[in-house]
Amino acid sequence: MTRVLPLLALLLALAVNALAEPVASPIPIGVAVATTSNVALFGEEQVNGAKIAEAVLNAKGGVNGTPFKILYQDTAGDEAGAINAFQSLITAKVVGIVGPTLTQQAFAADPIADRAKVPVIGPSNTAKGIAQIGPYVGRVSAPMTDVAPNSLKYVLSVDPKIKKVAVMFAQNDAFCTSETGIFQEAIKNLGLETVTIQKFQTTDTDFTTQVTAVLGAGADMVVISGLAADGGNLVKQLRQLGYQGPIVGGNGFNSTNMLPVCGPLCEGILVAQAYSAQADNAVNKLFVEKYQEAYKKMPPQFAAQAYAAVQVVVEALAKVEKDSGKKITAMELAEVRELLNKNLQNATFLTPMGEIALDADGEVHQKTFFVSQIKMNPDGKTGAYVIVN
Ligand code: 1QQ
Repeated sequence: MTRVLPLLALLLALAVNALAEPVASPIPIGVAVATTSNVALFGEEQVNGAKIAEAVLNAKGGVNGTPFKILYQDTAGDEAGAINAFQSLITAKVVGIVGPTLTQQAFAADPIADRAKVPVIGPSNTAKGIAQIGPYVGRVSAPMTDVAPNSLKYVLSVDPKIKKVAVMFAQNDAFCTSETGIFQEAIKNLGLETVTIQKFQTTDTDFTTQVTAVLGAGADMVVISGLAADGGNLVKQLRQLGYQGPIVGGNGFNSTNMLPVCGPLCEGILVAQAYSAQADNAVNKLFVEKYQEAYKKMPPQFAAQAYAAVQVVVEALAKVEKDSGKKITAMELAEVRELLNKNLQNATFLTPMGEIALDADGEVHQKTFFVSQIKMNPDGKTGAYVIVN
């Protein structure tokens, strides 16, 4: 017996060791965004932002001296693509996932990570209910309830005579249907009248029917919840068919990749934003400097939010090490994922968007929002989001 016990203990230790999954070095962090399909208009900016985060934060020592490595997976534009990307990253043993690009994809893919107990940080999911998908789901992208109404208030401050609003939205996208609900409520609260509600699909390219209805209703403001390609084409057709009043776009209009779609006719579109490249904090200044160095342009909102998403994961990992007194790479993967998730809640971070707080649900709380107006360059393809408020 006295000889058998140590042998049993050894066998048990070997078995446990075989089950235990260590964390690789460099520490793998997943980024699952769209780099193909129409949704890549956003995803491309997200990859750009994540790459700057990887370079800047690793240059500062990564996670307390251990470098991290981003594993990228393309989600393409639909739910199935997001699910596949998430599954690949979970199998690749990432500690957490930044993604996906769309709310529509998050509602499908996030529950899979949540069940596997892999923390998810949404970099651009702005509909209601994202952080409530599960205990392992949070976001750094402020919900449209906080952001969208700012643009309507701004338009009214410039032109208080506006009364009749046409609302247009893509009915096949969860973010667009959530955002239009928020816009419609804000329109009511501001004492404006909704004269028509027009629906379309994010895959549509011809908006003649909807534009004709908007013109017929005599709207003096148009408010659109769409994505970049459909949104750009819709604006183009509104202007071509003679609509001259203000156009307010939602978060889907926040990509500079929309500008070649409506071209010179993008001029003047108003969009509320969760980011200003001019924000005067040290984190943002370094981000803007490195982004400009790499891409020769100012960073857009989706790049800044992707940077912030990677940053909060890295800072939370550093906190895990501090609290446990162990290196991440000496811990078990499941334990790291659980502790990382805990540290992504009830925590504040200084990001390019200023200070943000993630609450006990992983929901983000941000202090400052902006309204920008699109100013096109003479080339008719590029332009800038000029902060007006
Ligand atoms: C969402 C959005 C999109 C515009 C992100 C690109 O806000 O799907 O929630």
